[in-house]
Amino acid sequence: MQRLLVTGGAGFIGSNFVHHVVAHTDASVTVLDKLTYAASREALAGLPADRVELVVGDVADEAAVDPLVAGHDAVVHFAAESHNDNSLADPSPFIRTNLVGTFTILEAVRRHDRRLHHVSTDEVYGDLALDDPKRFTEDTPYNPSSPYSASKAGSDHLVRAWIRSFGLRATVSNCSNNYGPWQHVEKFIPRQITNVIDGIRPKLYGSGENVRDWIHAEDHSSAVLTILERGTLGETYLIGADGEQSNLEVVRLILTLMGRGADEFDHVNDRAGHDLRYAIESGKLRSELGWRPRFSDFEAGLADTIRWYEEHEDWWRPAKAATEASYAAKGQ
Ligand code: NAD
Ligand code: TDX
Repeated sequence: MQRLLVTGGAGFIGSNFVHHVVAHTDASVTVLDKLTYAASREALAGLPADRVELVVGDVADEAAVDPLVAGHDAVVHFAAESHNDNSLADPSPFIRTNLVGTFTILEAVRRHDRRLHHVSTDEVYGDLALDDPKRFTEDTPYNPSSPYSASKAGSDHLVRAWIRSFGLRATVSNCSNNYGPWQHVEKFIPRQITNVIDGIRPKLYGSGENVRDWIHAEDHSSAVLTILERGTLGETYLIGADGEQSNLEVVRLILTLMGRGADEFDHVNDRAGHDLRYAIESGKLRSELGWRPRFSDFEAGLADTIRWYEEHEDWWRPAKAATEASYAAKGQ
């Protein structure tokens, strides 16, 4: 696969994936990205101009998508509206980008018989009880909670239907919560790190006992490339790194790593429909494709991420005040 089209490649994980592809393969990459509020050109800076090109466009725009898909060997589809809280405030862009956008990609991939990898989330499975010994597997029934997760679930179903009915050469992955550099300050970990930098107390939704299964974005990228190169067509793979932590534990760790008291946080209004726990069983990806995460020490990865936000204030500062004002308006 020499020519890759990466949708959403100017976002948090998509840009990490583009760097990963450039470092680990000989492929050239075209990024198709609408450059929404969540995108950043800076995340793609420094990449070789003869191997990476950015095309600004919308995945739901057939006229933009069709010739790009035709001109590439494979499509890796990251583009999405990605924040649960935004989907509760206004679901409409989630329907357009995550559902109509995926449909538009699928139809172009079908017309031109190209390879597709669809990037999705563990949130499609709903949530688990805190004391449930089970984790999500590829066979867990879909049960999404929020407009975001429902739109991603719908996009997965579209891909599965195109595989079964049209023989599309596609794979799907569902990954747990990512952390690392270049994540927007609206998300949990960057929000709390930048709050502490600004002398604001971290904000924990509800009780804070909710559990997320954290994976470094670099490990997500290596898993997606592994599936693209060696995954079985038609299959779904769960991606996770055994990183279960309660939100309370994460906030306490951030505060401690940043030299503050572990209890210097506030409880704020809970998220509507807030999923309790996510947990991934990634045995299929590990046993069939031999994938392993590299960032197995969450505390070390978090410490690196804190350092990155301390050193990249110029990047996140412009979005911070408006993000906090919008949370404050909701009592969060
Ligand atoms: P992000 O919000 O940081 O980036 C999304 C990117 O998609 C942005 O660059 C944005 O400009 C682009 N985009 C949005 N709408 C578009 C459109 N209509 N046309 C073209 N580009 C558009 O998101 P992220 O956290 O990097 O997530 C990337 C993908 O990974 C998403 O599909 C998401 O569902 C999935 N995922 C994310 C996580 C996570 O923890 N962040 C976990 C599992 C799966
Ligand atoms: O200020 C906050 N306080 C808080 O307690 C914020 C922003 C979040 N939270 C909680 C909500 C969640 O339990 O922290 C947890 C993580 O929240 P988010 O960063 O918003 O992530 P989440 O809703 O779990 O979804 C993420 O992982 C799955 C990504 O945003 C999705 O794109 C991905 O599909």
